[in-house]
Amino acid sequence: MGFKIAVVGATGNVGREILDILAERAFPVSEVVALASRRSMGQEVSFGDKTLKAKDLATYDFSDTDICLMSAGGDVSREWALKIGAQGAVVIDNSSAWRYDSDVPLIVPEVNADAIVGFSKKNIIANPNCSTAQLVVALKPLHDAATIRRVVVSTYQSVSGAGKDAMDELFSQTRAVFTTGEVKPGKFTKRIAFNVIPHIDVFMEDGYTKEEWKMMAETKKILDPAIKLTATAVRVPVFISHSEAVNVEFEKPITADEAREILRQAPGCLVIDKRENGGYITPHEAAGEDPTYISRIREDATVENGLAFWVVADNLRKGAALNAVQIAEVLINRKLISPRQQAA
Ligand code: 11C
Repeated sequence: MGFKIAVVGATGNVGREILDILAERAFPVSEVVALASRRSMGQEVSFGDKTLKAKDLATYDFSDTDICLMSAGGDVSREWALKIGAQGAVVIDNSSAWRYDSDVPLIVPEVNADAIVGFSKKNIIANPNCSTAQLVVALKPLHDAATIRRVVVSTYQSVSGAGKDAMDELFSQTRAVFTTGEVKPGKFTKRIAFNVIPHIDVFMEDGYTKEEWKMMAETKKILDPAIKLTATAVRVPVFISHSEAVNVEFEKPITADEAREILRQAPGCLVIDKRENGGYITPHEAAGEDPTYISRIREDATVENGLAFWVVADNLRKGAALNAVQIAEVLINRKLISPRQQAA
């Protein structure tokens, strides 16, 4: 039994990762179609040992597609997701366009897979922001154990979150520092090479950035609306993997040893936490890997029932492509869809 899968935005950072992950996980496909904007039409992408040529999204007929994995930005999702859903394909969307719609489930399978049942209202399921996905994977088992009251998180986000051009900008600026010395900001508002920028996405009226707001709103929708969360989102000169320094205040007491043991058993989590030189994970080691890594777990004595820890994950995988493919697996494993071509 195989499903017909369309990947919209197949030539982008996340689209390529989706194709790799579908192949790696031997996802049950009958056919995979790569779709892109007219500008990228004809570009070649790999799917396992096959090469696919990107077709034009605007003229594609989705009437026999089972699942459409979209990663082409909010504008494309706003224009196309409803139309594709209306043709009967289930859209799993990576952008922020549908995440806060009450008729669209926002899913991280390790955390709230049961909420997926609401997808059929619009035939759209949303994937969270990358910095939220890894955070809630780590928070969920601790919330179940001791009930989270408040989270303070500071992010250290890689440039791949801002796309391929942003990765090129880090590379070319780094080279320029050692060659011409002329470093021109492009996609980023300030130089990113050998620097950090406390600004991701647009500013909101209250002084937070949209990235910080997303972490708060999405954690509430996925995990628990009662959780208070404040974030500072920072771009760092790292190519892949987002890191987060997290402080959590719980209702009930929880020790660092208890938290370590709970996280060791939790789905999607991998604890690397030795209190010695190098006994923790850095973004470099998490790149290309699936788990959400947790290190530096310790009690935070400045609040009642406080813990502090460090969370790192590959933002293109758990933060985007892997999570989207896992959502598709939930649909199939729970028999919420069946292949349309076979049924006809
Ligand atoms: C970044 N987190 O690192 C962003 C990218 O809402 O899906 C993902 C934005 C989103 O720039």
